[in-house]
Amino acid sequence: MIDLRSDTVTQPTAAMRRAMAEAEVGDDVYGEDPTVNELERTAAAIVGKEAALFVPSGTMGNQIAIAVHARPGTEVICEARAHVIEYELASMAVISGCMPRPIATPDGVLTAPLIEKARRAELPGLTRAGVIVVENTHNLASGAVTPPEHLSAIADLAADAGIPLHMDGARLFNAARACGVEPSQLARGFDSVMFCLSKGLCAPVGSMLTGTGGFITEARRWRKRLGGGMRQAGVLAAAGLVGLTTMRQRLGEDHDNARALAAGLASLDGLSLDTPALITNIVYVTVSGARFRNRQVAAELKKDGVLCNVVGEERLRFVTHHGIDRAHIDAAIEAARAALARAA
Ligand code: TLP
Repeated sequence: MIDLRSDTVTQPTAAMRRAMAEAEVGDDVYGEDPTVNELERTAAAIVGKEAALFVPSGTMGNQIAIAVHARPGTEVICEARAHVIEYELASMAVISGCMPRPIATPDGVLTAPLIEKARRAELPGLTRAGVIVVENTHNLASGAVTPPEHLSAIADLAADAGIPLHMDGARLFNAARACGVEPSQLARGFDSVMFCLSKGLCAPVGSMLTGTGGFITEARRWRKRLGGGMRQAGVLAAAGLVGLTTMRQRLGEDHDNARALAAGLASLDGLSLDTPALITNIVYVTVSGARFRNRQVAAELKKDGVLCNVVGEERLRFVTHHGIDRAHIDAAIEAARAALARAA
């Protein structure tokens, strides 16, 4: 199978499996797992924050950040197609008593002026902002990157307005690679940053939530409250450490493959590319015309061993990752050509 559904399908590497087998472990709820502690120190240093917390998933990292930053009855300001709205099962409402203030953008890129416009005035009859969430890269917006200049303007606005600022950086390292900057530069001015180990970095499980020491102390309490206190989690952290130290460097290959895939799919009659300013590792196409539906094309692709995600009624998503090489890309484009011909 050429599995382009997500970078979450990546398998742990041989080096990760070795590190997992040999990991020194302890009870992390007592703070005694040396491998988890090392992972948390390493993660904090990479994004230039004081402290970090190992959490089971990106969703938990985002939701803990919202819970720590925002009081019940406040709004989470975010892009309209943000993961925290689309894929986290209303947990900002269930866990934190917050509601979203979605900002529609054409390209998934939030800017300070757009946030300024969406902000409610400080009046007794209007809901206050609890936290701003910036998703970088933006999953549903074709892996769009919010570049450093926009991020620093947003950070200035948030600081001036006294609104906490969180980054859903599930694919932060893809964003950094695409902009040619260090992840710490993208994280600058953010009160918290979450990034995933289990996507392009290939670790089997886990995400990191980073921020100030005080923020992480509160986040740790929330992790326990949500049942995310793990015990000998060093076996998982060991894989995350290998991911952080050895797998970030290769993400450019995934971007090159995504560009090749995007070009190939865009050349096919019946598909149109949703093109972001910079292609990272996510490619969306819209299945156009009345001749066939996206579901039908995905089903045909599967017959040829190519898996992609059906998104909504018209779009298909393809994500490149460590398990995909250029030969897979060429084969996927050929399979799409054949699938479209059969579907027609
Ligand atoms: N995204 C998954 C699905 O949930 C859609 C994927 O296959 O892309 N933020 C962003 C931007 C994400 O894309 C994801 C996962 C998360 C947060 C949540 O991470 P997990 O799956 O670890 O909870």
